[in-house]
Amino acid sequence: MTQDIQSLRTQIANEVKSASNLKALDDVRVSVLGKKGRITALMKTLGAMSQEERQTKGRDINILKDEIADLIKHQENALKKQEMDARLSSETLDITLSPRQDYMGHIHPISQTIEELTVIFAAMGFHVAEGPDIEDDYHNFTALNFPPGHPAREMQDTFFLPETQDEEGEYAKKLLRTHTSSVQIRHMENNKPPHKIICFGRTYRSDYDLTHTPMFHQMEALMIDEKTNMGHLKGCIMDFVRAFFEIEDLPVRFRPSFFPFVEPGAEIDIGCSRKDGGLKIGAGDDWLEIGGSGMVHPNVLKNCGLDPEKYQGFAFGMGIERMAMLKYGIPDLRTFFESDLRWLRHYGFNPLERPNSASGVKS
Ligand code: FA5
Repeated sequence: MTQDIQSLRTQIANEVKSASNLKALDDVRVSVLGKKGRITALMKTLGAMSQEERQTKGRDINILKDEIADLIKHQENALKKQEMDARLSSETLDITLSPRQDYMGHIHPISQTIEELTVIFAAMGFHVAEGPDIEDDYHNFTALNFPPGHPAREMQDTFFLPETQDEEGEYAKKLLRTHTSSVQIRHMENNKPPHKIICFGRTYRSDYDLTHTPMFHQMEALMIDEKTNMGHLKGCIMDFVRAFFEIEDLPVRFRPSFFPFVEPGAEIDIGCSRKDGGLKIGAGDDWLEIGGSGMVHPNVLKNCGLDPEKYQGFAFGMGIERMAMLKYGIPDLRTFFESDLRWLRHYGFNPLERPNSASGVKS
């Protein structure tokens, strides 16, 4: 039997080494380790042996099996490398060819807007943070100072998911986040102050008309340290909207407003004019609301383990579609999600010219 194993090992090793492609190697593998393979057949002989014999033979067969499996793996890696080398030397791609305009893909205005915003906020020293679309009630509402049963929870028409059991066995309803403010909470919970983050993402509300869709995108900024005040909030927003709309003297107005997670809270308006049914961003006689802002509420800081006597700062958030519609003159929000190629070719952006801080935010 020992002799059998040795000669079988030599025979199989030769077969493995002479397999010149992956298909041939797999045939060898099946003939050795498959259901009707030679080593599998050897294993089956163990049943008829005495206890003592089974122990030694069993060990020998297992060693053989492991050795052959290693040899096959080794040969497989070598063959894969060989195939890749052959492909790399035979296939060539001329990347100097300019793409044909009619076939070239386009960057969706949402992706473009997110990249523009990233460039602007990165230059101000913000980091990008992320959070999950499927949230729990705590991060979307409770930690943000929405009291249980408070009507403010109804301000955002929430999509609740069916009740599920969590790791502790508690039953709870998850939900689709109604705003990106939940990311503030997750970031503060998991990181040490100071905080200076920006976040972009999908948000969901039961809403549908010309200016509302059930899924839309929001951005959220958060800055917390020991000194940040309302003046910094105003300065940051003014710099950002002026850079985004590329209008140096764009008027910005802060209007007192209520959000449970900020105190004081303010709605952000930018100047515009509405003449002859059109809308023009810039100095004019009218105002347009673009988002909400405020100083982070002491309760929110406490909920995230920060001492409100020591730390303070601002947060603001706005709809990304709204920003894109205003900047690029897109009249209907619903068209963003209709996947109409003609729309994308018209409103989309050149993928080869991405926004960056050197060339400006527009492509
Ligand atoms: C909020 O969601 C707050 N979390 C913003 C905030 C952050 C305030 C930090 C203070 C501090 P609001 O519900 O107003 O606020 O929504 C913000 C923006 O999301 C709106 O101005 C609008 O542009 C956009 N938005 C809201 N609902 C929809 C919708 N159904 N479709 C498209 N955009 C929407």
